[in-house]
Amino acid sequence: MAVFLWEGFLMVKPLSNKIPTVADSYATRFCHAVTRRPSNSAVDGLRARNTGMVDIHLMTKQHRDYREALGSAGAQVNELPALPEFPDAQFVEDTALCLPGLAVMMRPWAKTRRGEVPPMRAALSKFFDEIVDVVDGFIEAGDILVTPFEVLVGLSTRTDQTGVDQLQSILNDRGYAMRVWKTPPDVLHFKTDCSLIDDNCILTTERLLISGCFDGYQTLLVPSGEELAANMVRYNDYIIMPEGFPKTEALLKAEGFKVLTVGNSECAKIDGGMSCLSLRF
Ligand code: CIR
Repeated sequence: MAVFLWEGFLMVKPLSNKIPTVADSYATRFCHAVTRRPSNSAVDGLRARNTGMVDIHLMTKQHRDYREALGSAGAQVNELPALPEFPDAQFVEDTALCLPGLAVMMRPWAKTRRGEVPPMRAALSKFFDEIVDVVDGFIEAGDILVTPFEVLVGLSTRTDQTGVDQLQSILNDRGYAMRVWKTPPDVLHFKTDCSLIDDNCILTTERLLISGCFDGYQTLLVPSGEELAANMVRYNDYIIMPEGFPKTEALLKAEGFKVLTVGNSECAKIDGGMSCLSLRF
């Protein structure tokens, strides 16, 4: 175990001989990404409301563009095969929490998604020395924001107290600080409404900002009317964000961020955003 003092926060960081040690931040600096090819069954993905038929050809193209964006940001992308029996399986983020040397396998709320976890566990065993399972309650990693200072978890319709308690005990045993908040009502996942865009900076919707959740962090507010852009990915020096949100893109560029945009119209129809489509470590 290595102990790091980070701007006053004490972090105990497990070392691994499989994951290269990242001296500055494991929350924004990565080497690997895992994605899963969308299946034709994605047309049956879970959705809160019907916003039109998924165009599977366009989804496949947008997914390829997403992988290319990750590659441009420096990722070695490990693309897993489609899982036709699980229509939401391309949203790999929900199946695991990846930390240096440690993967925690989630327990999705939706019965139709639980079967995504074992194949992801097998895929991650190539990369992680330690894999631990949440075995009770529900928790999906779309509700988990990792920052250099803490693991922030939102209770939601997908993540309950039992799942949170399980994660808390797994992380406490390994020296990670964890904080629990509430995902706003009617929001699928906590990270639907926010993203870590720099080591100490969070892009957030107004409703999360005013909740006080990010007190102590620098924040950037998603421009009004573009709340759906709040979910994006910081990968090394780049931000990967969905196409079609010009005010947010301009704001990020004005702040000096390097931005890559990727079409996400088809995943958005089944409530999927940029971060859902990859695991990053
Ligand atoms: C679901 O409802 O589970 C999928 N259709 C979308 C999952 C999106 N994942 C995420 O926000 N992390």
